[in-house]
Amino acid sequence: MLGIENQRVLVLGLGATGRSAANFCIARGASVLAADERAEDCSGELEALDPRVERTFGQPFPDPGNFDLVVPSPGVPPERYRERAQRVWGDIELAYRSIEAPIIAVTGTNGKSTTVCLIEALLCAAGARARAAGNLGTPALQLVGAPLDFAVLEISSFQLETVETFRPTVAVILNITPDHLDRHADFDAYTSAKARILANQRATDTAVLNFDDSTVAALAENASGRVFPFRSREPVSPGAFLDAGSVVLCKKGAEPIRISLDALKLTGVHNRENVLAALAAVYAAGVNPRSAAGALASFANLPHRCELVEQIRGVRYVNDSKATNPGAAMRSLAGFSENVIWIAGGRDKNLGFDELAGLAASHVRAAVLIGESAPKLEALLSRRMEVYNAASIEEAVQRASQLAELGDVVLLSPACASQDQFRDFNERGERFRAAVRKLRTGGNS
Ligand code: UMA
Ligand code: ADP
Repeated sequence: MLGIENQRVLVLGLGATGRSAANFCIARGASVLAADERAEDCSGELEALDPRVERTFGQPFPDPGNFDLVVPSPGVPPERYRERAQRVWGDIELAYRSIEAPIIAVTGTNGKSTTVCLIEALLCAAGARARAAGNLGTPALQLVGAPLDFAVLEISSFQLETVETFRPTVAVILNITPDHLDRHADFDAYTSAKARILANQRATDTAVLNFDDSTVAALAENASGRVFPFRSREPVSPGAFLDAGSVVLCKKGAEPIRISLDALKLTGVHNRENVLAALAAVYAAGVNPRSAAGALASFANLPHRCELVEQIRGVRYVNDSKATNPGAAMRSLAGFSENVIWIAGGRDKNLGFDELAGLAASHVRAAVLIGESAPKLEALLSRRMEVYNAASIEEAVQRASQLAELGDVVLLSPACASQDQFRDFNERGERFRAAVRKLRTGGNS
């Protein structure tokens, strides 16, 4: 199924994906050249690279036409290799060809990491051996050879551009709203990339699709697997829906199963949709949702996803640094009935803030703006609310704490990428946390 022995493989990019792909291919008898365009300043990270892998740094990529197989990292745009490459398999294609366990794959614009980790927890609670990997951080190839009943993969639109035969037993699409339009030509191209998760499914596979999202629902028409829809706003059968604080799961010819969410630890309205999708996926995979549901009482918000950091003098400080697009920030803002002091801004991905600004008007009392997109956001927000600018996240937290009144929420939900001021969303969230904790200790931490 793999057949790369004695093949010449070119790996593009030597981040987490490239290293795992290079090691994987060399261990299977290929000769591997791995190329990264940045200068060699990453020796620590490269310790894990097999010494037999030939490597180049700080130089233009070699001609893909000189190799049997090109394995691009997700961050490398297809224009860089597509024309010349004979065959392109990304790490997800390689993993699919090598992982024996059934694959539950999750894509969507927002909620992927939470849903994937929840599916893993639900499956483990039901006694199955399951591990999550993929875009969430651990490259999918690390699951190859692990003794598993299920592999649970988070898949990005970038990764879906480089699959060929990838065929998950259960494919989940959570939602599709504008993101990554700096990489994909337009929203249709982004949607088409997401739709590739369904492309090779067969009648025995299942597509778990959000029918409340019209873009996702439209993909059902061309799905060749069984479609198992989920809706949080109204009942659907067969399918999964929310009803009076419970998830209801209906399969053809089976009694409906009702799972109470009374003990649910996850917070946020959007996370109820993620729970719905996760339980639907587990049920579609043939696992008893009742035995899985034990995990709901202990599974908490992942770090940087609507995570409560502190409550200080009656004000809650919430870290949603992972909200890197307007759709995500809209969902977290909409989830609060309290007045919000909103910290937003960062690197603009040209996704348009108009809808977000409109929604913010009814939830936000004051906005504190950071980063490159601050002027653009200010122009849209200033006629709707008080707006302040801050040069750093620390200054933004200080300002927000002065503005907040008893019962308010100070929310970091930037709607933008982080790379203008931070390494990534983790660093942005960690700096927010530290600044909030400093408020408690009065700056003496
Ligand atoms: N590089 C080049 N030339 C290029 C582009 C990149 O040489 O044109 C090199 C860089 O110098 C760097 C390496 O490639 O050394 C980085 O490759 P990469 O950007 O593909 O990153 P990885 O470290 O391999 O991480 C990737 C995902 N990154 C991206 O999709 C950009 C990680 O998702 C993922 O966790 C990891 O694989 C494991 O699967 C990150 C992400 O931001 C978190 N994903 C996007 C998102 O979630 O919105 C899609
Ligand atoms: P992803 O891996 O797709 O980025 P995460 O689970 O890491 O998803 O959540 C990222 C952010 O997206 C969260 O901080 C929250 O603001 C928002 N979010 C999470 N789930 C949903 C959802 N189902 N719909 C819309 N927004 C969501």
